[in-house]
Amino acid sequence: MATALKNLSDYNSDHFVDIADKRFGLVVAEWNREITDILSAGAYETLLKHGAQADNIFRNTVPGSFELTLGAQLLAQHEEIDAVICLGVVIKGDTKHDDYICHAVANGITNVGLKYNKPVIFGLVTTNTLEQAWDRAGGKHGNKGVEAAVAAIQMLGF
Ligand code: DLZ
Repeated sequence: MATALKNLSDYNSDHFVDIADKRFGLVVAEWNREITDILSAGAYETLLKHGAQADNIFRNTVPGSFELTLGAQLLAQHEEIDAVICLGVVIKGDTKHDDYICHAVANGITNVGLKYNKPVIFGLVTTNTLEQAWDRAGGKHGNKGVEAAVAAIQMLGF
């Protein structure tokens, strides 16, 4: 389903597990920071809203989305971290950089999750324009950070 048909901030929490003792790593890319800060706030607030303790949410930044994979691995390798949420914004430009970055992150964080057997969530906004990215950072399509936090909670209940 395209994002246009689903609001990223809409979800059903009926079957959420208790996350009071779960520890979360947030990895946030600094490229397009004005937007990634909003994704990060959306994820953080969603975790708190559903019972996570502020002391159990570890937020780290990386320079750009390409570095999300290593950031995720550096967190996931710690036994006490239960789930990692990666957040970034990649916008299409004149070159194919967006393709390379998005594929690298998708493959990279998939592998981190499989290596450490824990949820590593793909919270990457990948759009053609800046406006479309804002639409997914608290705009008309909701907040990708909220969706990413919800995915982490759901996977902890798997
Ligand atoms: C270089 C680059 C470009 C062109 N665009 C983006 C982007 O839209 N979003 C993003 O998160 N990062 C971008 N980067 C930076 C790369 O992710 C990476 O940080 C650098 O190539 C250094 O490895």
